[in-house]
Amino acid sequence: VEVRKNILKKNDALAAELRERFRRAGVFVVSLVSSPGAGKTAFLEVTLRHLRERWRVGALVGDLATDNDARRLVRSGADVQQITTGTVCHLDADMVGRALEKWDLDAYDLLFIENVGNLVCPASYDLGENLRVVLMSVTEGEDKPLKYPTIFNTADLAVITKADLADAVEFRRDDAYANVRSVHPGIRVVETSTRWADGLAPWFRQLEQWLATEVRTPTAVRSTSRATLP
Ligand SMILES: Nc1nc2c(ncn2[C@@H]2O[C@H](COP(=O)(O)OP(=O)(O)OP(=O)(O)O)[C@@H](O)[C@H]2O)c(=O)[nH]1
Ligand SMILES: [Mg+2]
Repeated sequence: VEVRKNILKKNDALAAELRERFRRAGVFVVSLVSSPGAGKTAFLEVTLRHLRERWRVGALVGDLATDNDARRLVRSGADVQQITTGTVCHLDADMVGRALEKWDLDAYDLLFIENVGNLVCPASYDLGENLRVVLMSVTEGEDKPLKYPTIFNTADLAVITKADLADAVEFRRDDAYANVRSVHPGIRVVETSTRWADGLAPWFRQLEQWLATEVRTPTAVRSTSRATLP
C-alpha cells in the first residue's frame, strides 16, 4: 500500500508540472479512457480530421504492444506519437512528459491523449490533462459505470459510442444514463457514432463550448487546475 501511495504521489507531482507546461504553451489537453475496443481510436480519428481545419492538433496514443492506433491516427494528417507501455496497463505522467520532449508544445492548440484500453488502471493516473473523457460503447452493457466507478467519477464527460448499434443490442439508454449519473452526479453525457455522417456532432458542440470559454482565454488568466464543463 505504501509503495503504491508513493508512486501515485510522484505521478501527481509530475502531472502538476505537465499541467503547468501545457498552460504556459497555451495547449488544451484532452485524454480519452475506455475499455479495450470501445472506439477511442475511431473517435479520435474523426475528431482530429474535424479539428485540423481550424486548430493545430496533435495526439499521443498508448498501447501495450503495437503501433496500430498511431498508424490509423496519422491518416488524419495530425502529428501523432505512439507510447508503447510494454506490460503497463495505463499511461502515466512520466511517459507523457518523455514523449513530449521531442515536441514543441507552443506549436499546438490541442493535444489528445488516448490511454491504454482499460477501465481500472488509468483512473488513478493524472496526466496533466484539462479534460478527461470516458467512452463507453452501447455493446458493453449499461452497468459498466457501476462496476468501474472511479474512471467515471474522475471523468469530465462521458461519451456513449457506437450509437448506430444501440437498437441491435437493445441498449437501455435510460439505465445507462442513470448509472453514469449515479457514480458522477451532473456529468455531461453525449452519444456518438463514427458510422453516421456528423455522428460526432454532439461531442464537437460540447468541445467547442469548452474551447470558447477556455482556449481563447488569455494564458495568464487560465486556470491551472482541471476545469469542469460549464
Ligand atoms: N458500429 C460501430 N463500430 C465502431 C464505432 N467506433 C468504433 N467502432 C469499431 O469498434 C472496433 C474498436 O474500435 P477502436 O477505435 O479500435 O477502439 P479502441 O477503444 O481504440 O480500442 P483499444 O485501443 O484497443 O482499446 C473497431 O472495429 C471499430 O471500427 C462506431 O461508432 N460504430
Ligand atoms: Mg485504440
